[in-house]
Amino acid sequence: MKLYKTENGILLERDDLFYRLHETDWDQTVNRDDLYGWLEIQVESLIPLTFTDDIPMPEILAPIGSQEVWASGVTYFRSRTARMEESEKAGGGSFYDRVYEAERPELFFKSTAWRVVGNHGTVRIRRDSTWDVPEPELTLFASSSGTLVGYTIGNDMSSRSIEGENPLYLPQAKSYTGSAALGPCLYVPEFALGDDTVIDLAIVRAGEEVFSGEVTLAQMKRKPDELLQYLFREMAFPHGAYLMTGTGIIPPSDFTLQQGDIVHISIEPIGTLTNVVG
Ligand code: DO4
Ligand code: MG
Repeated sequence: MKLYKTENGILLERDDLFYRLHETDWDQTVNRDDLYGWLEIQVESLIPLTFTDDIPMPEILAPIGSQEVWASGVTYFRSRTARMEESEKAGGGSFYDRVYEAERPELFFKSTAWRVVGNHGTVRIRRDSTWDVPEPELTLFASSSGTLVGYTIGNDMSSRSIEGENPLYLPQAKSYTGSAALGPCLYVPEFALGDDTVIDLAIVRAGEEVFSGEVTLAQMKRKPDELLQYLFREMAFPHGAYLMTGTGIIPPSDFTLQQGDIVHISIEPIGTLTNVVG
């Protein structure tokens, strides 16, 4: 089942049919350990909606209310290698190797809810950055008890030039206006996503695909529950939290994003998150 946040309520999609939930508060709706079961009960008393030219589908917003967005780093071998290379001159290379092997994962704060852009929103490149990439990441949603109840697609926009200069610049490389995108929906499955789930990235410039890549969850070193367990270990999230799980797709070193590029990130069965670089 998929939940879409809109300006006038929450839409539920099940088997290609859309329903409007009676509950309109996003935070209250999603913060349930048994969200899937609760939605199954709700849908029984709802009537499918029909969208027409006169009654169009409402605009879909980022699937977030008051939740914080956190992110994981160096969870794929490709990410470890790329970051060791980019920070070699600054002497930061071994940090990434060590955190890849360590028991404790790298977790960092990514964004407040109000700064997150949704599907078709504009992501940004920092003006003081010269080397930039999107990071396509499966993003977990956990209730306030730390229970994994859903997923969305995340774009952890990153400045590689700032991150490569010094690992201590990570917060500036990762958190700025337009650096976090989530969407298009909160996907709430009955069972957790399998290791064969594919994350697909395509970057289009002036109508031409300039980079594409894919990775499966099987290549991720950490397990979703392991990442959530560390995130919730010593921190309370009263409305639940989003956690990006790290990127396994990194364009070659001579690639940098440009203004006007369009970034498509697809994860079947969640959907596609599309953002323009502004
Ligand atoms: O270590 C820096 C950030 C890593 C990251 O964002 C990722 O691996 O996706
Ligand atoms: Mg990342």
